[in-house]
Amino acid sequence: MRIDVVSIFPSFFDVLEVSLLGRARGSGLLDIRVHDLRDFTHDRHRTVDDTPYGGGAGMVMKPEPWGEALDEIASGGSADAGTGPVFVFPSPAGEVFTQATAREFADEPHLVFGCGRYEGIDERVFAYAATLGRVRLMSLGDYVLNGGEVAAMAMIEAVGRLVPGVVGNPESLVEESHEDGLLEYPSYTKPASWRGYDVPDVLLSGHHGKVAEWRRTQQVERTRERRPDLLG
Ligand code: 6GU
Repeated sequence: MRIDVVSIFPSFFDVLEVSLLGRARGSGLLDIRVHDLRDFTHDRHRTVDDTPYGGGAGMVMKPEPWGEALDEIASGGSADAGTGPVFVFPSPAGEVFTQATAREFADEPHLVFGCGRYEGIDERVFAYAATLGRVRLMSLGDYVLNGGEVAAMAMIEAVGRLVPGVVGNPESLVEESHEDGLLEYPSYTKPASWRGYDVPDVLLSGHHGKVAEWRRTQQVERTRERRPDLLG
C-alpha cells in the first residue's frame, strides 16, 4: 500500500520509522512518503495561509500549494475520481473514523492524508481533490486538536496494521476491541498472584470452554459499563 502525507510539519511523521510500521516500511509492505506543503509554494516566505474571506479569527490554508501538492501526488493530474487515490483530510468537522473505516481504507492501494493547520483548508481544495480521486473528511472524535498531523498518525497506524503481513501473527488482529463490536476481555500473565491481586481462577483451570465463556461475559459487561453506545 502507498500512503502519501502532506503537512507543514513533516517531522511529526518521523516516528513512522520505528516499531511495527517502521519494519513494514523497511520491507516494502508500506510505501509511505511524507511531503512538506511549503515545497509547493513559490514566494520567498513560503506562505501557506491567509486571512479568511468574510472575516473572523485565525488563518485559512491557501488553495494553491495544496493544488500543486495533490497534482504531483496523484501522478501529475492523470488520475480521475474513479481511478485516483482516496484523499483523507483529518478534520474535527469530518465523519468519525472507526475500525470499520480502518478496514475499508486497508483495502485501498493508495491513501493521501492532507493535514490542515490553523482554521482549516480553503474549502475549494476538497472539491478539486474530488476530481483526482475520492475525498473523505475524517474526525477522530468529539474534541479538537491543533492540526491534522496527530489524527493522521493515528489513522495511518490503525490502517497500516491491517495491511496483510504488517502484523506478524494475524490471529492477534481477531480478538481485539471493536473487531466484534465489543470491548476486549481483560488479559493476565504470570505471576498468578501479585501484590495481593490474583488472576481469576477460571484462567488457570485449563478448561477452554469455560475460559471462552468467561471472556465473552467480561466483554459484554465492560462494554455495557464503559461503552453502552456500542450495544445499540
Ligand atoms: Cl481529524 N483534526 C483535528 N484538528 N481535531 C480533531 C480531529 C481531527 N479529530 C478529533 N479532533
